[in-house]
Amino acid sequence: MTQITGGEAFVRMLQLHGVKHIFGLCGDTSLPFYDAMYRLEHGMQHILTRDERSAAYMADGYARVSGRVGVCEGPSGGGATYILPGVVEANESSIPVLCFTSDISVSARGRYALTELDQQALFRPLTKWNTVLDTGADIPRVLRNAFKQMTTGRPGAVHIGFPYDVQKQMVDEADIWGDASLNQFPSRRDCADPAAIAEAAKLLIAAERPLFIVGGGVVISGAEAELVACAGRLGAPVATTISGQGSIGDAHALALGVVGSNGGTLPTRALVQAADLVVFVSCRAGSVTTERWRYPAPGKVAVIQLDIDPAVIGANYPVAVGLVGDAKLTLAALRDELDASGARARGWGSDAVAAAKREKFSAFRLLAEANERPIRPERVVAELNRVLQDDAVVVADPGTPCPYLSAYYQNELTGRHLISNRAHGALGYSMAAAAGAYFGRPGAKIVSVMGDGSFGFTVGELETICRLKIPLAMVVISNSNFGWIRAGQKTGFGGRYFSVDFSRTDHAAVASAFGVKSYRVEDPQKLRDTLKLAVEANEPVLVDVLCQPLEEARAPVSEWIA
Ligand SMILES: Cc1ncc(C[n+]2csc(CCOP(=O)(O)OP(=O)(O)O)c2C)c(N)n1
Repeated sequence: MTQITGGEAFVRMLQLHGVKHIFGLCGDTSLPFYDAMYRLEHGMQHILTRDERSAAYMADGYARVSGRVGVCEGPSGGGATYILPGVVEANESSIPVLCFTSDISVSARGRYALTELDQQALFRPLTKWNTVLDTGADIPRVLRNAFKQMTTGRPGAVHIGFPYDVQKQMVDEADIWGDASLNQFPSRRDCADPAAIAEAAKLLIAAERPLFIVGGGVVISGAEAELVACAGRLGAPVATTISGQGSIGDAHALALGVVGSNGGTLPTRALVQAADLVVFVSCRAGSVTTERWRYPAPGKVAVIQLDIDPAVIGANYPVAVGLVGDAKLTLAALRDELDASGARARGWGSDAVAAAKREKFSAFRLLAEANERPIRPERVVAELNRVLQDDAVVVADPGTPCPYLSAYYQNELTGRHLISNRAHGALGYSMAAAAGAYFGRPGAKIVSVMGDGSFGFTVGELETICRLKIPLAMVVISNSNFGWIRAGQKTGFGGRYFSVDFSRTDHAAVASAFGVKSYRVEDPQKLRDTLKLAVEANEPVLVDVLCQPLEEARAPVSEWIA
């Protein structure tokens, strides 16, 4: 019987499951695995990052744009603790990421070995499934289970701890087999109960003003056409969460845009209030989308909820009908049911959407066209929209980028074109996630829009981007403070600004020092041409934009507007 090492077995199992890219950072306890990567022919590219946080964010960005599992790795101890933010973000956003970290030897457990920690306990609450290997013989079975866990049911992140001595143990080659179709997500689909679908169709046909609120699962499931078909049969507006952007093209007559406290506006909220039946599709109806469970008003509106995860149904609103299943299959069945029942579209949807968008965008345009200094965030969004093709992918950090891009950036295409890390909203996500997205969708222009606070978290990754010649367009919204928190202090705490200001960094100079081409823009009239240069370049470019402080801006954030 031929035997191979645990490190080799792990490499082969990744290869058999169709992995092409691994984002990670080396360490002492990872040496046997790295050696197997060196020695074997496997066709996988290892992308060396400068921080394990970035490795996980890259895997997340990669998975979001490619529909394939993202893979990240790091060493024991500090590597395992640094990699956590990206793992939990992916897991809570239902994005399949396989994270593995090397670990001290099984034989060294409990002996105060350098970097020892309980990885099983550390990753348990942050992942859909996790384990720490005890023996090499378990490697094939654990990897097969990991891919199944990530891409079936609610997609999510998994973690495997990979001890040093297990990497060196021998494994039977006959056990090395796997199913490459488990690399795509969703890899297997279930449709909701037909009786519940029929009941939902009946309620929808009887409703006068039905409205959809759509989360991330429609794009994950590839259910955009089925969603539009259902909404079209009913003439129902389609609102989305931030993660749900791309579920319907922004130019569609029924596309209302983002609703909720971050990126929603008063005219879009008004439509949510006017609905008499809300269908939450792959939407947990959490605090941001519902503005703390106020819009729609619980108990005052009928609710249908469709989700792959039965625990989500009815968690926040009493539901008339709950549909547990894959969005694509279930919406297709609902469409067929609506057709069979002779559903007819109401006029309210397209008229109400058109009026709400007119109001929202006329206010936006006034601000976007003003030649004020510091530059208004509205201007940045408007110019980005002008210079970017629809197939571009924009990754927005928290702070100024997320609400502004969510509210106003327009894209006619469906699918994943605007990404923001909305599970935890940790600063410093977008540069790395954008770099990962480049490997997941190499033909598309990838743009990272970050606050200067976020830039500070992630700046070291400019070296990776430069070394690998990743042609990102990077935009820094420079306002020299943690603006989002400053705005909260202004509106909620009488303008008592406490410990939110930092000094102005010359981000263009920093980028240049890394070897990245860069520009600084203070004049709004120079913004378009500079962004165009960045977007058209076939190399990494950073544009530092001196922007209006968030607390002075008219941000689409309902708490501040109120
Ligand atoms: C890791 C992390 N720490 C703290 C926060 C809380 N937080 C949310 S927004 C924000 C300020 C963002 O500042 P910046 O990136 O400069 O963008 P701006 O709001 O100024 O546009 C902070 C500190 C967070 N989201 N993530």
